[in-house]
Order: sequence, then C-alpha cells, then structure tokens
Amino acid sequence: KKRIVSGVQPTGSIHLGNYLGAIKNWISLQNSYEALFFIVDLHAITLPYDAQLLSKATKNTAAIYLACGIDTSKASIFVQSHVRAHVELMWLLSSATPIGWLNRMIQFKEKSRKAGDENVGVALLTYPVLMASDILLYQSDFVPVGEDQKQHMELTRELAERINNLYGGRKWKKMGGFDCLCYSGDRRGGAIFKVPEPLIPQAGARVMSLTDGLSKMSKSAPSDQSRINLLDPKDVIANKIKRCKTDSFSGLEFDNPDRPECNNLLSIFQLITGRTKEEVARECQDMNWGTFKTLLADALIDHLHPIQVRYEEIISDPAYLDGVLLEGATKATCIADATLNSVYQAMGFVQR
Ligand code: AQP
Repeated sequence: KKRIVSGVQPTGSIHLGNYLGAIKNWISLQNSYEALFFIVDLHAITLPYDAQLLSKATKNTAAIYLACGIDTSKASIFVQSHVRAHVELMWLLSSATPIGWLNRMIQFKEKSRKAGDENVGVALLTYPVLMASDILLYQSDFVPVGEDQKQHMELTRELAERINNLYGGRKWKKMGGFDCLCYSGDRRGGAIFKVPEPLIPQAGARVMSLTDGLSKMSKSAPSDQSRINLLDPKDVIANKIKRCKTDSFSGLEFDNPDRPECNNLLSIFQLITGRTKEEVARECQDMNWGTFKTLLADALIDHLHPIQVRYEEIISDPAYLDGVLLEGATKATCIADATLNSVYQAMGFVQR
C-alpha cells in the first residue's frame, strides 16, 4: 500500500476549512492507503501561545479526528512531539535548506507581518523544514492538504531531492581516470527520501471566511464569526450563517469573481450535502439569501451533530484516547527511527 501522512495544528478550534480541506478527505483515503495522521503540536508553538492550553487542545484535536471517522484499525493517530525523530531530522534537513527558500514562504511573510518583529521567533521561519521532516520521515507517497500548504509541499519536495542528490545513492567512481561523484542508477535506487506528492482536493481546498470571501477561513482570525467550528452548538451555527456576509445580486451562482461569498457558501453547501456542483447550481439559482441560509445552516447542523455526539463520548474517556495515541506513536516511532538512522548514515555520522 502507498502511504499518506497529514496533520492539523492544535492552535484553536478545528473549523470547517480544516475539515473540508483535510480531515474529511482522510476518512475516504484511509481505506486505500496506509495512513498516519498526527496532531502537529510542535508547529503550534511557532507563534506566542498559551502553554496551559496546549495539551488540552492537542487531545481535543485527536478526539476530533476520531469523531470525524478516523478508524484506528486502518490509520494511526499520534502526537508529533511524541516521536522525537521529527525534531532530530529537522536539524539535519535545516543544514541543507537555503535561507532564501524560507524567506520566500508566503505564510511566513503573512504571519510575521501580522505578529510584528518582536513576536516572531526563528521557529516561524523554519516551520516548513519541520513540516518537511514530518513528511519525509515516513517516506510518504502522498500528503492530503488544503491549497494553503501547496508552497510548503513544494519546498518539501525540493528538499527531498536536494538531500537525495547531496547524500543519497552516490558513490565514488573512476570516470576517465578521475574520481568523481555520480548517481548509482535509477531514481529511487539509493535515494534517501521518497519525493512526496500533495493531494489537494478539487473542491474544499480553500474554504473562505464567513465575513470576507477573499480570506481563507482560519483558526487564528480574530473574529469567531468568520468560521464555523466543528464543535459550535446548533444556535451558534445558525446565528453565524444568518449573519455571514452576502451580496445584493439576485439569484445564487458559483464562480462569479464579483461574488466570492456566494461561491464560498454554495461550495460549503455542496460539500456538506455531498451533491454535485451542477445539482447545487440548479437547485439554488433562483433562491434568495434568506431561503438559502436556512438550508445551509440546517445542512451544517445535521452534518456536524453526529460528529459532536461522538466527540463528547471520546473526550470523556481519557484512557481510551491515551491508548490510541500511545499505539500510534509506537508505530510511527518504528518507521521514523528507521529513516532517521539511514539519514545519519548517509550524511556520514558515526553509527550508534
Ligand atoms: N480555509 C481552509 N480551507 C481548506 N483547507 C484548509 N486548511 C486550513 N485552513 C483551510 C487545511 O487544514 C489542514 C490543517 O491546517 P493547520 O492547522 O495545520 O494550519 P493552517 O493551514 O495554518 O490552518 P489555520 O486554520 O489557518 O490555522 P492558523 O490560523 O493557526 O494558521 C491543512 O491541510 C490545511 O491545508
């Protein structure tokens, strides 16, 4: 089986963007791939955070994975910081990462601009190297992510190729009387890392804010009105949809660049109800906002209700959750340590 890995940061409430862009797709992918899903707690400290809340947010995120339908008989769930190899490999990778690559990352530029220089730690800059480590440690074939991670995925691929070129599959050979370095054959032969591909969903890859159809829905946006959290109670969901930004055009339509909010809300409706884009376009073309908003709120409430019920069951059984995370970390550590040892060896360190 091919392998996939993916994760979400425990930086706040998991929202519809995280769900439709990532977690919901994991549920179907776990049937066809060997799957490892982790809670990326080490990434959650790249901006100032509350240490008293981190562990709770990490466990809550794990419980959400399970409540959404991650099945531990098919996939492993673990906490990133429980597998020490992530940080160790990151150091090795960082030695081969040009600073220019990191300075170009859009997420770094945006988040550092918002936070201000005094609040930006080095970890925000080196975050993509840790993400590369998260993926390359497991020799992943695919990484299901939302569109916002496309640039980080490209960096991961470039880094894998760079390390493969620098240290993998090369042998000293005599060519024309000179000693020189050359590749030892086929692409994977002797390569240290598999070069992973992103799996970006066709629909849902970029769920936008409820208060601005041009910004992505995000945990860190200051207004809670801008997102639907998976654990929002019914009345909160209904109220957020009632108050969300719309426009004054008549009828509803997808893909009109002048109507980003309309496109976003229809797309959410499409994904939550499991209908096709054409079906939704036909059904809603003559609707007014009042009718559509009621329909959307009801669909969201119905879809999220069973997830919320399962979440409550899971979170009230800490022993079960700890068991899942221990089992996941044990399996992940086996795979990660094997990769890490081969990287140390290829990079010339003394074997332990
Ligand atoms: N709005 C979104 N639409 C589609 N996919 C999204 N993802 C995030 N936001 C959207 C996907 O969710 C996964 C986990 O994201 P993350 O928690 O690691 O970090 P993020 O992308 O930075 O998400 P947030 O919610 O915006 O967090 P903050 O505000 O803390 O930065 C990823 O696969 C991501 O693509």
